[in-house]
Amino acid sequence: MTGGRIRNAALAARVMSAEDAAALILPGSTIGMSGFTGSGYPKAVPMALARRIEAEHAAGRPFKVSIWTGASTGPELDGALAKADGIEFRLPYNSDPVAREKINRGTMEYLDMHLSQVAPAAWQGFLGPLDTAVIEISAIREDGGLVPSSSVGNNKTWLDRAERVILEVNSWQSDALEGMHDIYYGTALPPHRVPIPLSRTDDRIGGPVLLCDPAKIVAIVETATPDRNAPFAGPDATSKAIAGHLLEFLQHEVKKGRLPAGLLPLQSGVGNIANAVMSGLLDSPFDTMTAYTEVIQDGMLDLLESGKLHVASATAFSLSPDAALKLNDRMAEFRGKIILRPQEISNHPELIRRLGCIAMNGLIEADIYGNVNSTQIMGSYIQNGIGGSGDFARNAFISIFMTPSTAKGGKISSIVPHASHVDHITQDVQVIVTERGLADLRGLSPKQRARVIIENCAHPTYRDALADYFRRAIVGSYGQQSPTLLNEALSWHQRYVETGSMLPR
Ligand code: 0RQ
Repeated sequence: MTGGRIRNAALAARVMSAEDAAALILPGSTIGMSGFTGSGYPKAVPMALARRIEAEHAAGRPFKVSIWTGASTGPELDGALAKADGIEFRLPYNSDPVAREKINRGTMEYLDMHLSQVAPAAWQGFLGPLDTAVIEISAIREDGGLVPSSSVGNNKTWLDRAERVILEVNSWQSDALEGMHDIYYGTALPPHRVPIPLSRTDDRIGGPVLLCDPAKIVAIVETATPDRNAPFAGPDATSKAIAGHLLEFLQHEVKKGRLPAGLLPLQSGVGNIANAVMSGLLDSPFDTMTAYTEVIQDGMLDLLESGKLHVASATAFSLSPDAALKLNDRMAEFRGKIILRPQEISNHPELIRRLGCIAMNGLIEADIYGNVNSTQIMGSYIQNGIGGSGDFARNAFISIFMTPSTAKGGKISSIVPHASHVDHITQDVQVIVTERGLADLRGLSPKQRARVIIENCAHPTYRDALADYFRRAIVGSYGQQSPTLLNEALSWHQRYVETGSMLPR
């Protein structure tokens, strides 16, 4: 037994090797796996499954599966299965580079979904049947309760919906995780749905464990493998400038009385910039902050440690290797300040609206009217997915998007005449920040927005060209609500595809 982690005798009898467990998975099946932003994903069974798929392919037999998760996982899951050409269909979020290449080459189907909507869609029967759940946990209690590990994601739903369940009990995960989670079982399908009784970030409305019918548990695999996440790049001049503009804005809002002194619950997206903003808050005057967010990154852990952030509610950790080790060592201390919930609760539109979250997310490009593309480079190449950005942006008290003003060494402008793909319509975008400055778009019409975005956010290399486009669009557009030159709107993207640069020829 893994350090006494399997405390239920009947279930302890179902321990087997990862190979034997993977052999229970049939070709063509749909598997609900745990895992969210590199945390709490199964590590041994997916690798064993990938080896089995490779052997089957070598013998000339087809073998693919469909994979549902919470969000992104790690190289042992998405990476290994994608490399084995074993994934037919994937939802709802991916950041694995091998899987990304397969999706963009057209050899893997990918459904990019709002993360709050995945569990409800599964319950509503919109996604089809779920054959097997493969879920990482940190322990099994005497009463059969499953103690989650470093993410909750959609695990509750996969355990409920799957016909059979394979568990990975990971002894690398701290045993002090027990008691950190809040698993709410009060969701129901309409017309029986009732309000979720959560009105503060630190409310606990469920229990500490995942429940599962023991008769469905066909295999238990013991592991001791760390979550694998890339380290964050330290804040550079660009991310520090973005954080600076944002903090100044928040202070201004407090001064104007539009935000309380301790701000409102923070939501911070994925990536280096979001992490840098959290670091910037360390030196800010705000000292009674809370977070109602999706993932806890390094910067948020530092904020908790400093005492400026009182509590963080999320569905998962997304930590650098160093921060993960620190957290594991001091889990008991952090347990009183962190609550991990199912993603349908961490990202629930009703709760985000009620709590009045301050949403801060990254973007790929924004157009001059404030439409935001978070997912598809040049309108077709998926980077990661919409993740929880839509859940938060539409429902937040204030919705902020952040980006460097250029990408790819200046060859791409993040502010473009027309977004090549839109994830967040202009109505869901209230503030855009680049290292050049901040555009406060609240209460502005599209044309007013365009002037502020071009002036405050665009890189000087592209500013005149954007202003020129906007001026000519006002003359030549079919309508005047958001002036657009249809034959030119995507010409910057076309130029990049043809020449490797958006810079005017
Ligand atoms: O690619 O590494 O190959 O060069 O996109 O960009 O600048 O490192 O930024 O890590 O903050 O990610 C929108 C992707 C930003 C992220 C996005 C290229 C750039 C680089 C990453 P390379 P950066 P970040 C809740 C919130 C959606 C999900 C979300 C994201 C790579 O924030 O996935 O918000 N958001 N979830 O070069 C071409 C452009 C580009 C571009 C950036 N205009 N054109 N390439 N890149 N801008 C949490 C969850 O949901 C889990």
